[in-house]
Amino acid sequence: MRADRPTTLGEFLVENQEKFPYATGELSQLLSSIRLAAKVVNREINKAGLADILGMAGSDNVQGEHQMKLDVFANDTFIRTLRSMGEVCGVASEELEDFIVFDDELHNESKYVVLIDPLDGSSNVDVNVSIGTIFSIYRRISAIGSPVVLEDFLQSGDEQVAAGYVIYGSSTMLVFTTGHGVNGFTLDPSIGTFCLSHPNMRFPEQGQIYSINEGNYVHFPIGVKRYLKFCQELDPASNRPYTSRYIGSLVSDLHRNMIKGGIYIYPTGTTSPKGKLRLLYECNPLSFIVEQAGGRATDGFERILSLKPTELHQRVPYFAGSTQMVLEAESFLRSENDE
Ligand code: AHM
Ligand code: MG
Repeated sequence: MRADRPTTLGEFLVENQEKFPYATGELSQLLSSIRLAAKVVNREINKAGLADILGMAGSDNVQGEHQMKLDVFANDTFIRTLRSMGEVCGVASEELEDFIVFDDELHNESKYVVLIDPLDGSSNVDVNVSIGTIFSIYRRISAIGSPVVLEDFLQSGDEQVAAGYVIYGSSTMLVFTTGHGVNGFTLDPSIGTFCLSHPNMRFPEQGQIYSINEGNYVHFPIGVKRYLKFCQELDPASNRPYTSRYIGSLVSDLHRNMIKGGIYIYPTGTTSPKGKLRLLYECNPLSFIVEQAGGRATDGFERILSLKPTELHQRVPYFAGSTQMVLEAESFLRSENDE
C-alpha cells in the first residue's frame, strides 16, 4: 500500500515477480492477460440487464446444462485474450468438451496451460446475483516446442503455480495466489484499475456460516445430514446454531465464507453420486486459494489438491472453508463410514 494511494494489480505483479514460481516474467504477463479479459467480461456483465445479451445461446455445454449467452462471451473472451499472448500453449474450459491446443510455433514454445470456468453460477445473471470466473495455471509436463497434450491438463492440484477467481458482485474483485498467500484486488471502475484492497486474505480458523443446497437434503449421505443437524443445534459455547447462507454461486459463497468464516459443502447425493462441482475447473483452483488462506478443502476424506485427475470434466464432492468446520464435517462422514 502506498502512503497516498492503493497499490494497483500491475504494480503488485511487478513488485512481487521474484516471489512467483520460476520468476521469468511470463507468469506476470499471463496474469495480466487474465486481468484484461476479466475487465472485458465485467463490462458485459454490468450491462447485461440493458443489452439484449441475456437468454439461452441455443446450445448446451458438455454437462448438458443451460448455457447463457454470457457464458459463451466469457469463454470466447478469455480464450481469445490468452491466445493473443505467447505465454500459454493450451486452454481447457468448463464450457468446452475438449481442451484447445494453441498449435503454432510461438505458443508451442510456451510453458503454461490454463484451466478455466469462464462464468460460474451464470444462471444467476438474469436475477442480478454475483457470479464469478475461476482459473488455474499449471506448467506443462510435455516437452516445450511440441503441441500440448491431455496429461498437461490432468495434473493434481498441488502442481498449480497460480490460481484465482474474479467475482462480479456489488464490486468486482480479482483474488489470486501464486503460493505466497492470497491477495484480493477491487476494480475501481472510475479508472478501470484493480487496486489491492484485501492483502493477505485469511479464513478464520472457525466460522459460523454453513453453505449447502438444503433442497437436496433427502439425497445427502447420512454423515452430511447429521452434520447439518449439528450445525442447527443449540450450543452457546460454540455459537451454534450456525447461520445458513447459500447464494448458489460458488465463488460468491466461498468468498463470503473466507471473509466471515464458514464452510461450503457440495456433497454426493443419490442423484449426483460424484457431486456436482468439477475438480479441474472449480475445486482445484479454489482449494489452492483456500489452503493458501489457511483453510481446508477436501472431498470429505482426502485433500482435493492431492487427488489425481483422470478426466477433464471429472466431478468431486466438495467441503471447503474454515479449517475447524471442515474437520468437524469430516468427522461426521467418518463416523458414518465406521457404522
Ligand atoms: P455451473 O458451473 O454450471 O455454473 O454450476 C456451478 C454452480 C456453483 O456456482 C454453485 O455453487 C452450484 O452450481 C449450485 O448448484 P445447485 O443449484 O445444485 O445448488
Ligand atoms: Mg462452474
